[in-house]
Amino acid sequence: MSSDIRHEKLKKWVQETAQRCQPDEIYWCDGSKAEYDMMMKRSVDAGSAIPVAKRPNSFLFRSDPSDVARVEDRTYISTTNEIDAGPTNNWIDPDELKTIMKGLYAGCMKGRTMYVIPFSMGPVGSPIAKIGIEITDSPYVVCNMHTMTRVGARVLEVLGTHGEFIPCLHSIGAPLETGQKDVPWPCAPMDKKYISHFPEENLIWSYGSGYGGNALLGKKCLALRIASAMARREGWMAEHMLILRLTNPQGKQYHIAAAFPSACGKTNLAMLQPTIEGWKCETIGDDIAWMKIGPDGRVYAINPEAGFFGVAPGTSYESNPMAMESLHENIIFTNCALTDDGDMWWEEMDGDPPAHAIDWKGRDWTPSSKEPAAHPNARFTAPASQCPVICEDWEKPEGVPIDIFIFGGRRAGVVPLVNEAFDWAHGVFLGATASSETTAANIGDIGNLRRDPFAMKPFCGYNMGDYFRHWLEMGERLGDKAPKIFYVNWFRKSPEGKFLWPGFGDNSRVLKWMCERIDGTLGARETPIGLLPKEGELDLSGLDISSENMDELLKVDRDAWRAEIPNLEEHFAQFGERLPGKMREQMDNLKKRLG
Ligand code: O2Y
Ligand code: MN
Repeated sequence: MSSDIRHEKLKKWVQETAQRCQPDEIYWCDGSKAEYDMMMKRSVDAGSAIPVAKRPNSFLFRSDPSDVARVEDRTYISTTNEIDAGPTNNWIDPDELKTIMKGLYAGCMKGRTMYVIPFSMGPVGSPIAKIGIEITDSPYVVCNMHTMTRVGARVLEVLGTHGEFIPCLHSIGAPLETGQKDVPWPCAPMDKKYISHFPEENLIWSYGSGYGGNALLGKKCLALRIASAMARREGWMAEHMLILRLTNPQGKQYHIAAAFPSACGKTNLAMLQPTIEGWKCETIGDDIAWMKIGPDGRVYAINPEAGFFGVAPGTSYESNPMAMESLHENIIFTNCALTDDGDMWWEEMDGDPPAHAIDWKGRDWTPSSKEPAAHPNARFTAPASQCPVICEDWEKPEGVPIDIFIFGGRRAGVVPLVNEAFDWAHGVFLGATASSETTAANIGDIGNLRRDPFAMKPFCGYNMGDYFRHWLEMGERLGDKAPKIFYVNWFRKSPEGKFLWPGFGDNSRVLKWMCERIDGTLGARETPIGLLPKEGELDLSGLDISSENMDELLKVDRDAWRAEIPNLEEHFAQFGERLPGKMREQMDNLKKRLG
């Protein structure tokens, strides 16, 4: 195939990379089913994958226990000047980082095949889409890229002889000496892992990890970190947002893009089944949105991905029936448990746990085992097209017009169920100050408060202060066509520690209120932090929830908010000069309103 490649720059990059990494062979991926089947067969034969008997064309991979999640501490934004990466990113000077990584890449693919994956983020040929080329020595990555992106010959056609592409170099960092036996999940030790981004030259270099966001470079590395920097330069937006279409009983459509930190139920919200009569929800994307201003002045969004890389534990028919229905066939499972009848299991799946299973480390497991059967960050990789509520327009090249932006996080107290921004700048302030309490799935200590602006803290490819400015500028360009901005917290708890809001399908009640607000059919109660539902205006029909719980959910406790101010100020202080004046103004306004 390489002889067919007409793109000289691409050919040169692949040749140079092969010289450096010294693979045994080079394979150009065509994205075909035959290729996928061949890669899976190789993985099964090599002992890296296990066919899942109960689910056709589905396979289980077990990662090395040291390689189970994104590695934020080993993730770098490498810009010429440190200030351009900003205080929320790890930084190393580009020359220094390249020298270190060139040393690691030297001979790193010995004994392995180097796969070249041409992929499109977004429908091939969409005016919002971008092309990437991932070079990897991991068959697992190739198979996942098949599902998560659009791979193959069509992409090379669009690329032509001089088209622009984002080079994404990945190695698991585990060369094989002659005669050396391979392991099921080869990877490098933690201190040799580097997930590096060079936004000034649209370049990604990843080394040492084979897992998820570290290795499937189209996702977090390209579609968020590199794309966010490109979007700022080019005047569009690359956001950590799900996209959904809500249709009211009269058939009016609303498109919502919502940003939540990892482990806040984004995939569940994207596939929501409304509990309110006559409302319908359809999924467009569950993790990332790319948005451009269209010819009519509104903002249009596409989902750059083609699949879901969802967290398995906690996914059930109760929490997300549409995800469960997407998982019957053609799925890659990672670090889930294998049942004795050849099916998958993970914690909080419906029904009783199996009496016996093989856990994610390949050990016998029973309900009395001390450790979970599936890793808390175990994943399913599923084609988006298999979701029963995938929107018929999910691959529309021009995207869908966004009416509503939602920000949110997981907070046991203080933050009410829903809150509408006074205006765009206030909405940017809500996004900029978004916060969440950490859970097991997003690493670190459980329950710590973490400010996660726009849910982009791990994913913004440049200085976050400049990112706030970009949002403010986009608002100026959009003017009265700008979507309305809301903030939600599904996770508020009673003083006894019980969740106050049922969540899941009942979140549709909150979305309905937002739709009615943008239609101007409902008023709102003005509070120091924003506009909240008036009593009786949130549709609670058929829901068994006490008025005390509702009061608590919609309470704005001035003292509790005043107590947040020092933390908010500390958060903003880190951006120094790069914090836009309008954000400081918003902070002052909040303080004044709180009195
Ligand atoms: O741990 C990983 O490598 C996956 S992280 C991830 C995957 C899908 C969607 N979102 C995320 C995230 O961390 O936000
Ligand atoms: Mn995510």
